[in-house]
Amino acid sequence: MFESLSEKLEGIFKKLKGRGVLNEENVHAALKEIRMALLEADVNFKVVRDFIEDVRVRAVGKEVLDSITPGQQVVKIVHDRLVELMGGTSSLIKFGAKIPAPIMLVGLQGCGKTTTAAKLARLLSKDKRVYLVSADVYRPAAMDQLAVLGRQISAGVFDAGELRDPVRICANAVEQARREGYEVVIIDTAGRLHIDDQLMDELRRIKDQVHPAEILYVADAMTGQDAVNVGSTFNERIGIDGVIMTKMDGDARGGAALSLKAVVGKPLKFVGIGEKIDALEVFHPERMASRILGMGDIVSLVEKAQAAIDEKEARRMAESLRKKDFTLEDFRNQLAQVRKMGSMKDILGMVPGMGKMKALKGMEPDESELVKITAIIDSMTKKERSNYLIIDGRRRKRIALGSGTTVQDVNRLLKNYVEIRKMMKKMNQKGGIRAMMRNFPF
Ligand SMILES: Nc1nc2c(ncn2[C@@H]2O[C@H](COP(=O)(O)OP(=O)(O)OP(=O)(O)O)[C@@H](O)[C@H]2O)c(=O)[nH]1
Ligand SMILES: [Mg+2]
Repeated sequence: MFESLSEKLEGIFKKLKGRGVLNEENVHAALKEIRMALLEADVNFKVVRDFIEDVRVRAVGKEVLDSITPGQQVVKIVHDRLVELMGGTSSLIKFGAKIPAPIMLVGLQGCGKTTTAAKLARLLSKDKRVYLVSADVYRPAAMDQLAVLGRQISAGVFDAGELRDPVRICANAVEQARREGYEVVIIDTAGRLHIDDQLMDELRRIKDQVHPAEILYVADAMTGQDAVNVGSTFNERIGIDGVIMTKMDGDARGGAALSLKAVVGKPLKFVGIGEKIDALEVFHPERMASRILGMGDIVSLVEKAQAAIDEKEARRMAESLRKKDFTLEDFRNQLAQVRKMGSMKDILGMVPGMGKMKALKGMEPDESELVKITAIIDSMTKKERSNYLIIDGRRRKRIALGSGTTVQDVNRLLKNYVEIRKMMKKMNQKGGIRAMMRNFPF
């Protein structure tokens, strides 16, 4: 899996490595090759198109950090974009409040539902009591297959007895699980060669009966883009919460795994990497991207270079925060930096001793809040910005009008500003930080 894509990308980046600057031309040439490599890996063509465009925008004209080469910078951009493409962070199962939480596995015939049900039961049983039930009444040996697997991992398995209705079986199994104190019920459903109305209808009825905490679509990596398209259909017809991709250990080219999130809109949560019962892993976009690129060292190098620059900037700001009288003008400038760099908490956290302060919680304004605050300060006169005390009711009304906000917004901003200013002042006094810390329980 991904070996061939990995190899190709490595070759492309090697060529870029020697270049001194990134320009439209050499980025263009590299992107063309990356595009081919992704298409050959069976990534959905629309996904490839957006991916390439995005990397282009990010790469061209990007200021290259001192300590790294442009080629390394591109590796990092491609890496970050790959991580995003696969959903950013790992998504775990959301069990919800109901106990037991039913987890329903759906998918086409032979994709690995039954095997995955047992693997998942094993994985989850590390901290939950897991019960298994087979709703496959069509294939004669299906229920036995699950029962055998269940015994291997000592999970409880529902015995359907004479029951022949999948909906009834699931309902009874959940009821039984509740009585026996199980926390999770994994429902293995029947597969069909193709999506048909009967299958969808049956799944729908099971869903309406047991209200699963999650419905996971089991996709066979070997079927490539078909797995992605079928996933879209399952999502449209019954609604899925995530995907488990099986047979990632095979020689599939990997494009399906890369296209899923963008096409279906649901995250890949687990991957099956073998026939054995322990061959199921939580899917980590970050690790997968590093594996595909095979260049973890470069990625972390660029990250370090970036962190160093941010840290330098943050220290400078922390220093100036301490020295100056903190005017609204300063406040606005700091906010501009914050918007560029991250949260106020991170920056104040650089001031010795302040990192642990509880008061810093809730000081992480969201982007729209920052835009609003900046607009309000922009609507003030220079005089008002250097002396907030002159901002009376009349001025507040004018500022609100000018910034498209309300007087309440202006009031709140000034109140917050006064609080922050007070903190700054205290820090300026000798021994100030320590004195101030005494007032904060932590
Ligand atoms: N190599 C490999 N084989 C797998 C993986 N997951 C499942 N299989 C194999 O795929 C085959 C089908 O698996 P099942 O679990 O029976 O598939 P299913 O979706 O339940 O099939 P139906 O119930 O007939 O629809 C079995 O031979 C499994 O061993 C995997 O991650 N890697
Ligand atoms: Mg099965």
